[in-house]
Amino acid sequence: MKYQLTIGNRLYFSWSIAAVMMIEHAGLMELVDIITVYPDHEADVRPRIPHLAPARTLPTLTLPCGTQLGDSMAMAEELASRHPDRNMWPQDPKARAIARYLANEMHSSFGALRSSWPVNLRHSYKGLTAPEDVQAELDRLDLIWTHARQTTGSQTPWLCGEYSIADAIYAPMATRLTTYGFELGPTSQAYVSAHLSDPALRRLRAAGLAKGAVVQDCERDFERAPWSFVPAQIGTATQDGSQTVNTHCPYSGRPVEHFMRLGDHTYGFCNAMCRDKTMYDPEAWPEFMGIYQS
Ligand SMILES: N[C@@H](CCC(=O)N[C@@H](CS)C(=O)NCC(=O)O)C(=O)O
Repeated sequence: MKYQLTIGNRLYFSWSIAAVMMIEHAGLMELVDIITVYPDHEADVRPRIPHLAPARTLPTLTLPCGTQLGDSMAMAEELASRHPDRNMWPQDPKARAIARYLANEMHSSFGALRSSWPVNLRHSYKGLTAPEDVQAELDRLDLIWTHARQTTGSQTPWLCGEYSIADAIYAPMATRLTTYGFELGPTSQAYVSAHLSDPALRRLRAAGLAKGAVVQDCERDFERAPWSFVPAQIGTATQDGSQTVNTHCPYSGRPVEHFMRLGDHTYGFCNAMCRDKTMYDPEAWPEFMGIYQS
């Protein structure tokens, strides 16, 4: 029996993004069926998931026994204790304590950023100045991210050594800062860049863009800037499947019916979603790169 993770639109639902990141980075994807729902706005969440009572928030993790967990930190703790070999928290006790501290602070704080500056992986905006309450939270983020890296002596791009639950929990914050062009000090800015170039986050974004669903409440009328992480290559859809490199979809293994042009070649996929998620960021998908580089 698998876990079932019910999430909201990958481009906008912050806790859903964090849940996917922690599961992907722990290598637990093969144990999880992900079901995505597309509420039009926050008040539309509960009516869409009556079967997930008592949680009825997104994300909800349904355990193999049927128990529903509707709180991100509970999901994180439960998965970490059920899969101790995956090191979802750092192994070093000091680094683990800092990671727990930071993850829980994200979960309980940063109300100004969270209430008025929604996550939106579709766009970056420019020319914005953070209001005072938001600036105070940006300063706090800068302080605790820098503190975590210094105190744990992290030698990786992540907060407390290897990627941990703390990093998954801050992934949506990194994208939120990118969306609104809020910059922190150099150490924190490097941490934001690490998230943006993380293949797991790039896959999540590409899949969200491919689906195309928009949450209007999270869109703003500000002047737009390009997303700061630009993939090395982007594909284009084509109708011409007469000469494809592959005859079977890199993801499902089914015969190809939808086609993408990348460089001098045409690649096939079993459906438009497989094609489009690849198109937005080909390099982020190991299954596709296996064919591309062969
Ligand atoms: N305590 C939950 C909060 C998750 C949450 O607030 N999700 C929002 C969407 S990002 C939601 O489902 N809102 C709908 C509602 O509260 O009715 C967690 O830790 O995961």
